Amino acid sequence: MYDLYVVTDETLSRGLTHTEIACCSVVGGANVIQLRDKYKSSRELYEIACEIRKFCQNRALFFVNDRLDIAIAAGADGVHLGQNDLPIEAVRKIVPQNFLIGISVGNVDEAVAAESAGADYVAVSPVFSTLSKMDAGVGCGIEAIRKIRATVKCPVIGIGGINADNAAELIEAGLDGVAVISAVVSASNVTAAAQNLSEIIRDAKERHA
Ligand code: TZP
Ligand code: MG
Repeated sequence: MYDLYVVTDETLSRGLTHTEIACCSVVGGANVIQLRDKYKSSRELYEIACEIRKFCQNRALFFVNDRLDIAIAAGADGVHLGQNDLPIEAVRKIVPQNFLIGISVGNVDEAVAAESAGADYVAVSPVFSTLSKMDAGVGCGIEAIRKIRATVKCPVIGIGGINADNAAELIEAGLDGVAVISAVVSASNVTAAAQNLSEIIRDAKERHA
């Protein structure tokens, strides 16, 4: 269900829009897309979310970062929330059935709390230090992934500093999926980068199965 998870970020792209990033990534093999934008107006974000929703239908899961209103209005599959965003219990009250909620976690305690509150996946964040999110903090490393994997049953995604060189060992450490911005979004050929990374992830999963 979660292999290559691409987070769209126009500021880190070489001139592609969110929709172009999403489409090229999915064509390359990404099976999860997250729309992430901290600057656009609600109207702009809604229109973009509707475009991505349409393209991802039957091709990839579609999440919106943080903006639950946009996620619901555009009919996204889910929302991705941080530790300081709305609590899962509050979100569940207002979303459709089967709506997916993903949560960023930085340690085992946060992962356990997210799972008990009903998270559909936890995203270990950041796995490695990254320049793509200024306040991401210090990477928690592979050992944290092993501990979280051993503790929760829900899917565990990793984000932060992941690329074609380190993705396979993270899958071997127990990740179900790999989320990236720069490794795909900043590539000169987004489709080719997504294809390469998704093959690495699927191969590592086969070996690890
Ligand atoms: N959340 C935690 S780290 C991060 C986000 C959105 C940025 C990941 O970007 P990159 O380029 O894959 O390190
Ligand atoms: Mg957030």
